[in-house]
Amino acid sequence: MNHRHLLLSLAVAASLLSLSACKKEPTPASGTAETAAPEGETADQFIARVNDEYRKMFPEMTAAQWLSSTYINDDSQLIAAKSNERYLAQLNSWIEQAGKYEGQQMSPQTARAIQLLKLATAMPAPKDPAKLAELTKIATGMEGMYGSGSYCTGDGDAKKCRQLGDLEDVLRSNRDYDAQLDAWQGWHTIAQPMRKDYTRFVELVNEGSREMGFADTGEMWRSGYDMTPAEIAAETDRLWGQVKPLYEQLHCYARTKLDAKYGPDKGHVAGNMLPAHLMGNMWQQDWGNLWDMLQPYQGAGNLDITSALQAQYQQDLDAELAKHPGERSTSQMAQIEHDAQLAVAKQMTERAQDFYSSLGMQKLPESYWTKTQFIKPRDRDVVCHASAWDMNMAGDVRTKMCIKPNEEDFTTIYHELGHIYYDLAYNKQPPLFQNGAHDGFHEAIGDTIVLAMTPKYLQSIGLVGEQQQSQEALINAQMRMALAKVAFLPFGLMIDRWRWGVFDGSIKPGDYNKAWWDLKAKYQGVAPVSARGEEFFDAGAKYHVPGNTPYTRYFLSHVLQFQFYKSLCDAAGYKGPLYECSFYGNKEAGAKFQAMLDKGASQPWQKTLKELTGGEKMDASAVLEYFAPLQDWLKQQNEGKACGWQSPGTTAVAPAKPEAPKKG
Ligand code: X8Z
Ligand code: ZN
Repeated sequence: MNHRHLLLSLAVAASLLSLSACKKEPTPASGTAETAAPEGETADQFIARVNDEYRKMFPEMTAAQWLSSTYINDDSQLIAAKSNERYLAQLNSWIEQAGKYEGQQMSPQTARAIQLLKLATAMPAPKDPAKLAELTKIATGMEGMYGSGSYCTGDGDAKKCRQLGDLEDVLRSNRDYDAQLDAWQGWHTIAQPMRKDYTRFVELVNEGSREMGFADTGEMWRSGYDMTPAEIAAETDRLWGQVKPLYEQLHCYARTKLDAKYGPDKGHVAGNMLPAHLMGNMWQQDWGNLWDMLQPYQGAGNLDITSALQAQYQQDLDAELAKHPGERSTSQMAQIEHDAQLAVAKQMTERAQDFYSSLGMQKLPESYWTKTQFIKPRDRDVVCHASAWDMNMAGDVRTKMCIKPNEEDFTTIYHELGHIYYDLAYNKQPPLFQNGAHDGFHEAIGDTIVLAMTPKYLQSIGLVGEQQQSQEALINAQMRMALAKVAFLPFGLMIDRWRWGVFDGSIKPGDYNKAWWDLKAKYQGVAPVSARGEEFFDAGAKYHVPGNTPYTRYFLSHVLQFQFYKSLCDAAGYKGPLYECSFYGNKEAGAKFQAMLDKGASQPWQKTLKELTGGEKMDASAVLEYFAPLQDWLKQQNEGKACGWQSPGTTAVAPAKPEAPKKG
């Protein structure tokens, strides 16, 4: 995730808020030296001061956060929680001070900055110092539990513990039904102990939200879109309505293939839903790992990027082995493998950087390469979930990943660098404007580049062989992209449908798991194969829930990125069908992109969108245009099948109607 979001959700909210809380009676123990508002300070002066103070406190906050994510232990968590506490108290103080300018004359930029200040955290903290401290402790603790989560089986010498990465490996490449079920269920055990903490967390952030004048934290999250909370919620419904028929076709096709692979008894679950543990991904948000099963035409254009990256790793390993000939101990061998993993991870990152520099963007600073966490360290627990960090608003940018040589991680690097290039671009803006036009923009930058990673581009960098020009190859290429992008859409929506309900009280703690699976069923058509009662807390097994990162951003991003892509293709003077466009190496497209990044959050996103695309609305028609050939093909494949699914407690999804077959 983007560090700014992660950090804004945890640390920034805390530090900004802490100023106001300290105003009461800052205790020496808290170490918070809150600044009082000088007499007669104007609104413009106030915002200038906040920007200044924010910039100054920022590096210390990010450093604490970085340490606690890359070195999980009690000490780093204590420091991170305390630092968050200071930040959130500061933020509360600033927000309180901002209150006195309500209704006063001020520049539009200052008015916007004040508005952004109130939304500067995803974790609004109560003013009560005891509750504030409790909140940051719970938040840091939950993230640590997720990062260090481990599933152990067996006893004594036979005891074996596996972390998320190991369990994801099983889902990625092991097609054994029971092995996948064990990996899926195993990972979900790590979230069970979070339920109590999460329940309390919800009470605390809701209290913070109410003190700031919001009905609840969900309403606060929905307030960050330059429109009313009700309007953005309606927008997400509208956009989902545009793409839902396409998702339903893909769902139907996947179900047929799963039936064929595992038999009708095991290939789907009641209501014609997809079994949660068989989708190649812990959360069923990206089905790309099922490529072997879902590839439409065997051999029509080889898009097996994972194999190519693994071959690269083998080469790196051979090179490391050649450096250390002769007998090697187990620990030397482990180090050699580690060095080869690091080498391939850096090569993958250099590839991603190369795309951005081909657009005319700068190379990443030297410090990026020395301070980034590329792979999982051997000696300690870390939060492996990918994130991008701006440490100081002045060029110390880093990514934190546990890169493995596979397609998913390869594209995730491009995603993360999108955040980094956004950060670097808006570093020229005042701190309060150093953010995405909205959070969906931030998520869409790198993914726009991923859309431009066409088979031709992949061939040009030597990752795949000579590409065929055929209808079969086209459908294969479209399927590869759809398994990542289309499969994601309902997932992108359901997470916050759940959290909005949790925050507004319509989902009670006693129903957390039931509501989670009802929404999974309703939107994704996915179900577990065994009962998931309230002894589980399955939402907690997805990073963004314990990490408190709002998720609607990813849904919006998956629509916006197609709009951005289309505009950049236009800027590059491209005239062919949308799905074949790559603007790799095109400086005009790069300049247009850069201009958008430079704006940050300094103006309403509608204006920024208009400058890039000519329109002011988010719109999924570019998604549909892109996938038109695949959608036709899917309709043909699904003809005569009973598509759709029935989810419990909601109205049945109407079966997709097959259309008259088309040639192609
Ligand atoms: O969390 C992320 C990024 C970091 S912002 C790796 N993503 C979402 C996820 O993994 O759930 C990217 C796509 C969706
Ligand atoms: Zn991201």
